[in-house]
Amino acid sequence: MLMQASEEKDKQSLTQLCRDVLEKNQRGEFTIPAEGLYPHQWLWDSCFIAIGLAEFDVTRAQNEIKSLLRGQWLNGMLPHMIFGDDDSQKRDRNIWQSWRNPYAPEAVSTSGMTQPPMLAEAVVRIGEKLSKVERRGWYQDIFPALVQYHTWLYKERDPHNEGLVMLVHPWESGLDNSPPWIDQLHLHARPWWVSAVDKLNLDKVFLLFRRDTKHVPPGQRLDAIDSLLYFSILQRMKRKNWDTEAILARSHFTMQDLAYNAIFIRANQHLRDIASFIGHQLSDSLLSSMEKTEQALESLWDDFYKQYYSRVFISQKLVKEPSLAALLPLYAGSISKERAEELVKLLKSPNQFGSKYPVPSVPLSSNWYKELGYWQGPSWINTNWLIADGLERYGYTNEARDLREKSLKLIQKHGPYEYFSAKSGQPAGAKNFSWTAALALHMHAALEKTNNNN
Ligand code: 9WN
Repeated sequence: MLMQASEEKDKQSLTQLCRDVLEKNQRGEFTIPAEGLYPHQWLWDSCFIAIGLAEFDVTRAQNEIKSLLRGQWLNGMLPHMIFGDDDSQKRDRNIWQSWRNPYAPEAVSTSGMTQPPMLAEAVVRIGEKLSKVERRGWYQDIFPALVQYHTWLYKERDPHNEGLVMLVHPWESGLDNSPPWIDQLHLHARPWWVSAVDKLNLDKVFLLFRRDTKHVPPGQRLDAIDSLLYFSILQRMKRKNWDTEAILARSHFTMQDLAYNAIFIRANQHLRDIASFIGHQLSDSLLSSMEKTEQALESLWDDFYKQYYSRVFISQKLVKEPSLAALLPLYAGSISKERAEELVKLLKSPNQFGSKYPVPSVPLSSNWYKELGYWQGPSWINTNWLIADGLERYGYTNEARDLREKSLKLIQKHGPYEYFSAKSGQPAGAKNFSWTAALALHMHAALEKTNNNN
């Protein structure tokens, strides 16, 4: 009895802590990912944040999403960052110069690339908290923007009509430094000035200008040269005025990213449900593209390694480097039960993803594994959330419960950090990280629901 009372108290204080973090990170209508390190509004962060906010303040969750839509470009793109207009963000606005592109919004400055399409999921999770009448209004409000976004992804990022969307910068994947992207980065030709920095050992100077390494130990982030390479791709895209066609004409650094396409499949499913709820017909071309994506995902399967991989857009070669993206087809929900079973084996295997504090962003036995390396080892709560959701829908309820419980225990013990060592649970990255706090609230609610059902 006493045990139960203290557990109850722990849960209450976790809930309070998470809400406090979300309050602290609130900036008017939206929420920043974390103070200092991430001062803007980010696309997929706000979607995860809205999912958590909907647990206690549905209006704020709706505002979080509406505020994201301020940044939508006239061609439908949702940028991955929206900047504030105060002086402190002038440098970022100038780095990106979204105004170079005629489709960029006039009222706000944004980045010129996108991020995983979590919007439809957030819209639906908010919808679940509304009455039917309110839900209809909510869906009707967001529907045009959502259709425009998905249409843009197909039009500009699937130029050969293959069904798979391609990304033009690792930041678009949200799993920025994951092995498949770094592998490709190293195969890509280096601009002369990056080689010069390397040769003259000027990389330490560059560290002085980086925001991330002021907040996080440099060893946990990209090294200076890789970071300059990321920056050089950004610069090249900017020189092309963020015009996809012009960027693609000379770019060989494009990938049909597995995690992104898995998330897109689920988002398409949500979009179909939203359309049917409000009695709207999606265009035949959009519907057929959506169907194609589900089929095309299967072309990313490797029968020898029994898993899915990302693929290089130009060469059509699978990039067989390890990453937790391998598990995200569970979240897509379109794969067969047999393939889902293979992925669950990977998830549980002790030298793959079956760590003490799952799910590592890279398998434990891989040469890439770095205990606190950014997206190269630690466990992240947003990917745990996606995997748990997929597991549940495939009927792996115990596995889903276990993953949610382990995630919450980490947060309870250390607070809502950005990521955690998958081996020791050591917290790292930004403190008071918004999506960790938000998704803890949602996971907590999901666990209560399954406990009540049993
Ligand atoms: C670049 C904000 C974002 C997340 C990404 C994460 C990291 C940015 C960075 O932070 O990316 O977009 O500065 O490295 O990788 O998933 O959305 O939390």
